[in-house]
Amino acid sequence: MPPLITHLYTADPSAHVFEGKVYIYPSHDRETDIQFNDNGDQYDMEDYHVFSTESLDPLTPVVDHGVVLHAKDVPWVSKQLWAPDAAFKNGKYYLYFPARDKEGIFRIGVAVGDKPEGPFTPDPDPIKGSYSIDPASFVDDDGNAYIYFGGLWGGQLQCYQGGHDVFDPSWSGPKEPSGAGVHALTPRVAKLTGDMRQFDGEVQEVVILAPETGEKILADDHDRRFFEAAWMHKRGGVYYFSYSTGDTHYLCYATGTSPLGPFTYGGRILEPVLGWTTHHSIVEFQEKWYLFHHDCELSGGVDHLRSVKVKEIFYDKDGKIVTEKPE
Ligand code: FUB
Repeated sequence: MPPLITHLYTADPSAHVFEGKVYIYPSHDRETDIQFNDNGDQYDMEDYHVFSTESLDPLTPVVDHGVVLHAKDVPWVSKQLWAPDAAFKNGKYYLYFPARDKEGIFRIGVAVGDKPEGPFTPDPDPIKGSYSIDPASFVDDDGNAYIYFGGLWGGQLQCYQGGHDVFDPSWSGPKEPSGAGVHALTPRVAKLTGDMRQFDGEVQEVVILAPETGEKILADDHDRRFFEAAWMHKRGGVYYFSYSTGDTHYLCYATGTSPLGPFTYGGRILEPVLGWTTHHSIVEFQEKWYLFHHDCELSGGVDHLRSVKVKEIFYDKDGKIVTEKPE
C-alpha cells in the first residue's frame, strides 16, 4: 500500500475528524547525519506540518497545510519535536507536542489555534508537571478531556520511577526495569483543565492487566508491555487504549470501561512494519474505522525517514480488533 504523503517524510500520525474532513497531525522526519542509536537521537525533527483530506479514497489528494509550528518559535524547546496530537474543544484547536527542554528533558507543550490546520501559537512554557513523550489527547462524550503520554528508552519514562516529578538521569538511555515478577512501567494519563492547557489534578498510571492472570503486565513481557505511542478511542462504550511494544515492534490494545483504566490486554492491531518504530492512531470516518500508522518503505528502510499510511481495520462480534499485516 503506498504512503499517503510522499513529498515529505512523515511519522507518528494522529488522525482526527474535524469539520467533516480527516486531519492528520504527524511528526515531520528529516535527513540527519546523526547515527541510529537506541536513544532515538536520529529522530531530530524541528517542525510540524498538518495534512487533511476529504476522503480516504486513494485517489483523493491529501492537502499539506504547511508548517504550523517550528521549534524556534517555542521558547522552552531545545530539540526533537516528536509525536504530536491535536484536540478540539470549546471552539479552539489544541496541538500537543513533546520536545526536549533546554536541559535535555522531554516535556509536553501545547499550542492553540482557531482552525484545525493551524497556525498554532505555543504557550511559553510546557504543561506544568508534564514529562516524557507521545501525548495523545481524548475528549470523552461527556466533555471531559484526557491526555495519555509516556515512552521508554529515549522517551525517558523510566527516569521517573521515584515519582512523577523526580527525574533520575541514571536511567537515561535505552534502559528499563527487568527481572522476575517486576511490573512493566505504565503509560501515564492526566485529566486536562477546562481550557485544555494544563493537567487537572495528579498524573495517574495507566494499568494494563494480563487477561490470563488479572495481574499487571510484567516488565519482561516485551511482546505486550507498553513502550510508547499511546492512543485512545472509544467504540460501543468500550475504551480502547492502544500502544507500541517498542523493541518487539507490535501495535497492541487493551480495553476498559473507564478512560482512566484499568485496561485488559486484548491483542495485536498490527504486526511489525519495516523500520524499528511503529506508531498509530485509530479514528472512525464515514462509518468505517481506520488505522493510521507509518513505515520506512518509501525511504528504503531508513529508520528515521518514515511515511504515513492508512488502512481500514475491523472488529469481531465481541469487539476484538482483527490483527492486520503490514502492506
Ligand atoms: O518520532 C519519534 C518517536 O519515534 C516517537 O515519539 C515514537 O513514538 C516513535 O515513533
